[in-house]
This record gives sequence, C-alpha cells and structure tokens, in this order.
Amino acid sequence: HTSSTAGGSPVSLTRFLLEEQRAGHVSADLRLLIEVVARACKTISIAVGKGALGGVLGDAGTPGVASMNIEGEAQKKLDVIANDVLLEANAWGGHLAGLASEEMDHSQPIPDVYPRGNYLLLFDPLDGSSNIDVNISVGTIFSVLRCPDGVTTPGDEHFLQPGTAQVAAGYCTYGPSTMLVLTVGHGTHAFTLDREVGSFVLTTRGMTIPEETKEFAVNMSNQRFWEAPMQRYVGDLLTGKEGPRGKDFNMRWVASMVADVHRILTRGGIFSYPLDSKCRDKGGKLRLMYEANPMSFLVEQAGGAATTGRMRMLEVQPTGLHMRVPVFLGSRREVEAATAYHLEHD
Ligand code: AHM
Ligand code: MG
Repeated sequence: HTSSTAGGSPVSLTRFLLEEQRAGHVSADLRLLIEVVARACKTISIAVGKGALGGVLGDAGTPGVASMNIEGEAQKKLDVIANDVLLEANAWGGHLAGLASEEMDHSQPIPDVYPRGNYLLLFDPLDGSSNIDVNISVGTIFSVLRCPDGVTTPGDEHFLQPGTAQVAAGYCTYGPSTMLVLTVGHGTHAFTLDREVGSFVLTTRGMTIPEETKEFAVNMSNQRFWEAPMQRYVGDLLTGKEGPRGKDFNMRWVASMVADVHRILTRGGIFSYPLDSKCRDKGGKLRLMYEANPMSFLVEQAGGAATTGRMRMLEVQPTGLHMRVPVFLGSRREVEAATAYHLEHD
C-alpha cells in the first residue's frame, strides 16, 4: 500500500478526484458525477445511522400492504428513501443522460428541464436491505457507463453494455464507519467518511487482494440446490488439509454483498453466489448491471478476478437491465480454481 496522505495532510475525495482529472483519468463531468454520488451516500449514511430513532426501519408501503420492487421483493422504507436520494441528487447535475436502479422497472432519462450530460448511472441504492432491521452493514453500489454517441434520450437498451465499458464503479458501506470504495480504472481506492468534517478522506490508496486465500463466502444453506461442480468445489474446500486443496478453509457470510466484498478487498477471500435450482430460471440471484459488474470492476482493479463460474464477468453481454448472473469473485487463484471446477464439468 502506498501512502494515502500527501505531505502528511489527509487527501479528501475532492482533492483525489481533481488529481485524477489532472492525470487524465477522469473528465470534469465524471469527477462531478462521482462527487454527487458521494454526497448522496452521505445523506443515506445519515438516514441509515439514525436506525430506529429515524422511523426509517421496516417495510415500505401502508401497514399490511408491503410495496414490491420489479422482482416482487418487499421494499424496505430505507430502500425507497435511498433510491429517492440518489435520483434527486443526480437529476440536476448536468453530467448524466439517464439513470437506472434496482428499485425501478425501467431506466429514466434525465428530465427535460435539466441539462443532459454524457453518462449513464446504474445503482443498487441499498443492497442487503434485509439486514437493516438487525443493524448489520448495508451499502450502495453504483456503476457508470457512457451514453452512446448521438443518443439524447437513453432507453433501457442503451444501458445494456458489458462491464468492460464501465468508466467508474464503487460502493459505499454503511458499517461501524462509512466507507466509499471507488475505481475509475486506475486502481481501487478506499475513503472513510470523517463524520465531524463531513467529507470522505482517502484511507487506502491502491487496495490489493492477496492472490491466495483460505476463506470462502457462500450461503451454505443452498448446498443441496447447487450444480454438481459447485458441490464438488465446496466439498473439496471442506475436506481441508486432508483433501485435494491441502489447506483448511474458514467461512464467512454476512448476507450483505457490500460487506462481504469489502472484507475480501481488505484481506482476501472468495465470494460466491452460484447458480442453484431455486434461482436457475432467473440465471442466478445477484444482478449483473448494478451488483456483479461494479464489484467485478473494483475487484479486478485490486488485482483479483471475477467470473460467472464460466466466463469473465466483465465480458458478459447484458440482455436486460435486471439480468441475474452467478458470481465468483475475489482472490485471483481461488476464483480461477472455482471456475476450473465448472469448466472441467461442462
Ligand atoms: P438484495 O439486493 O435484495 O438486498 O439482495 C442481494 C443480497 C446480497 O447483498 C447478498 O450477498 C445476498 O443477497 C444474500 O442472499 P441470501 O439471503 O440468499 O444469503
Ligand atoms: Mg441488491
């Protein structure tokens, strides 16, 4: 890790982004867009942090009639609040052409009353929201694409670009501390919210995921629903030192992707949400465009790897805004091992 301070003084997100702009890594518009997303994350962090005192826990909708998102999942009040914060913050900035969210059936072009820019923003406003009511970390995940040339009013089809086309991606984790983890394609960097000052401060420049790991993350209760190669892969992990992998593994599962990925970016590991017979028809549980792709971009930029078990995640051609995929990401050698079990089986 290189130093996160310049000449001893802390580097704010604002300063970091200005320096990235001077280095030719981001345009002025992209810099401002990331600043707006970061500001929205601060607002969401305040709402999440109030917990039961803010009257924001529980399901959205009127009592007894939970409101649902497009996939028929019950929305939490904070899902709706976080979505509104991100929509409102980004509508008038002038750097976006359109937005898409896990919580909205279709993308939205920026309203005509505001100037339109060249970028498309996708987000999961509050991932892992089943954890909110039990005071466990949740997070916001986002991905930025370019709006195709000549398109002024983008529709869903203009968002369907592979992950390699992302120009920026990140997440904000609302845990014991609030952290923003960001890539613009030149490494993965972590910022911690200084709550007194109200600004994100660079705390790790150039996160690096160890190549090898002895820690895996998966929802083991789905074991009997997995495909044969996944059964075999995890079976081999569980036999430990005596088995073909020759080492003992530890397991972690927060059930909040942002928290699980943050742990992996910090100390290594493999995260997987494989195909199972319950989610087979849907293609997986996690969403490609605003969960798997931004996380895969961050992980690759930190020296890790990300696949569907069969191919590099970032090369998947999306077929729908809410497309789902199996996910394997983290320590490079371990992701390669898990992927090999699948490819050898096919
Ligand atoms: P969500 O977008 O509805 O919150 O679902 C995504 C979450 C991930 O954060 C987490 O990795 C996964 O779902 C947990 O799934 P499970 O409850 O099956 O373990
Ligand atoms: Mg989600």
